[in-house]
Formats: sequence, structure tokens, C-alpha cells
Amino acid sequence: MKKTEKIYIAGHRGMVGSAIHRKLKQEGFTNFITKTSKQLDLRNQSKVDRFFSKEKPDYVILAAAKVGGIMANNTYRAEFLYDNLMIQNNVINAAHGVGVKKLLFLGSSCIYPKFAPQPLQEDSLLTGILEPTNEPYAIAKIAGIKMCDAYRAQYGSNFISVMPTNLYGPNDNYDLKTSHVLPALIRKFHEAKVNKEPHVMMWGTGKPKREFLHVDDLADACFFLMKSFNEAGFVNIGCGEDIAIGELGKLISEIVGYKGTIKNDLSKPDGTPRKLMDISKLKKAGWSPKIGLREGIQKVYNDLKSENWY
Ligand code: GFB
Repeated sequence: MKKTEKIYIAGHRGMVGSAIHRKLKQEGFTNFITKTSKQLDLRNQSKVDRFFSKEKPDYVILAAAKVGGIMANNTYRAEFLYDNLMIQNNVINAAHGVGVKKLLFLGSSCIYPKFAPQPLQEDSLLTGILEPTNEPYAIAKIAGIKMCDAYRAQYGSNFISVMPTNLYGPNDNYDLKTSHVLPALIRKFHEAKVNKEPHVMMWGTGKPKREFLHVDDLADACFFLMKSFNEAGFVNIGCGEDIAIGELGKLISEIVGYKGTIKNDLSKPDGTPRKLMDISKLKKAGWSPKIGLREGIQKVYNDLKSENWY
């Protein structure tokens, strides 16, 4: 990738897109195209086609998606399927139409079967039933991988896919109804501390295990793969360690300095019991994560306190 070549980052204001944008700027890239969803509705095929014909980007980072935590996925099932399919179909097909040199598609660890062997290896894809709470999102993301592979097989397009684990970092969503667990807990414990509340309510049993990666590590891995990975299939991106949600609650409570207790809201779903990524493919290629969980959460919390909060 030459520093002056044109890069379109779809979803540049989201947590993932903004992290990749920061990373590429740090690396000296200067020629970006970005559009907010108001300026360009990626679900609209003719608008996307017109945009690509006009701009003709050299590279595309496809980080635009409808995303959210377990309740958002489970509630807005139609939009999670429709919006994500439309966005990725339009962008991938238009990228092919104008001969984009390389496209990176971002998926999610929820593409794996609910009871796939842990840690999750890339070849477990499509070997069993999906977790019901995020099946629509997972189906869309699986279709995205297959779109990239189909365009590669038929037209030789260099479209690659990466599957990140659960992410956190700057520009996360702190809305308690739609967010993922980590930002939700930072907010809940912080507010409980400030308001001197006796307990914090966490969803589910606290038993499921999740793996968390700082989005700056993800951006670093994506840049690494943009330079070095040119194959069908996809690459897992994670940190290789997971933690029970109950333990995550204790860790965040400690970082925030909350002194009360934790209660469990058992009316909320647990979701998949575990989704730890096997990152040996990525490690073998030469990339490893750098930001530890405690350090990463501490950094996010410090930044939130010194900025505009959520
Ligand atoms: O992060 P999360 O919303 O999504 O929830 P998933 C992870 C676990 O944390 C679940 C529990 O067991 C939740 O019940 N949890 C505890 C909480 N307290 C809270 C809370 O206050 N808020 C939230 N949100 N959870 C999503 C998928 O699954 O992960 C997506 O739905 C995507 O498709 C994404 O793959 C990365 O990890 O269960």
C-alpha cells in the first residue's frame, strides 16, 4: 500500500473504523475518503455504486455495520440481518465494479457455532447451530465472508475477511440498552460509585466467558493483515485469553473504585457460554496483541473521565 493511495473507510466514526483510521494516519497514510451514514446510506445500492464510480478508491476497509450487544442483537433482529447484508453486499459488489486493489471485511466471533470446540478455530465455521440471540447478525457476517471468497474465486478480487473477538476502546457505545457488556459495566460501576448506590445489577448469571481485545490492537492487526494476508477464508483476531463475565464485573468495579456489591438480573440472557478465539493462525503470521485487559480498561476509563464521558 502506497501512502498516497486512496483508502475508503466505511464506518469511520464507529469504534472499529475510527481506530483503523487513527492507525493508518499514524502509519503516514494521507488520502482517505469518509462519509457519514447521513451523507451516504450504504444500504442504498445505487448511491453506493455512484459513490464508488466517482471516488474509485484503491483500498476499502469495510467497518460499517449495525452492531450492538446481546439485547440489541436479540431485539432488532430484522435490522441486524437486513442492514448488514445490504451494507456489505453493496460495498463489496461496488468495490469489485471499480477494481479496488484490496478490501478488508470485518466480521465477528459470533459467526461460530454455539457449541464449537474452544478455542474457536477458523475451520469450525458452519459446523453447527448458531447462538440464537445473535443469529441474524452472524448469518449476515457469514454471508460477508462468503461474498469476499466468491469474488476472489470468480474474479480474482483481493478481498479478505477478519473475525475480531469482543472489542472495547474509544468511541464505544455506552447506551445501557444496546451496548456490549464492557462499556455497559464501566458506565454502571462509575454511576453507582458517583451516586453511592449499594449494588450494581449485571445481566445473566455471570458465568459465560468472553474474550476482550482493545480496538487499537485490532487496528494494528488489521493493518498487519492488509500488508500480508491475501487469501480466501478469514483470520481470527483476539488476545487468546477469556474471563467469566462475573470476574469482569469485579475487575471493572476495582478499576472504577466502586465499593458496593454485584447482583445478577436473571431475566436477561447469558448468550453463548464461551467464545475464545484460537489466534494461532495470526500469531504464526507474526502478529501478537500488546494491550492487556486491565491496562486497556484503565486507559478507557481514564480517557472517559478526562473527556466528555459517554
Ligand atoms: O457483550 P454482550 O452484550 O454480547 O454480553 P455477547 C456478554 C455477556 O455479558 C452476556 C452479560 O452474558 C450478558 O448477559 N452482561 C452482564 C451484560 N451485564 C451486562 C450488561 O450490563 N450489558 C450487556 N450488554 N451485557 C454479542 C453479540 O454477544 O457480542 C454480537 O450479540 C457480537 O453479535 C458481539 O458478536 C461481539 O458477547 O453475548
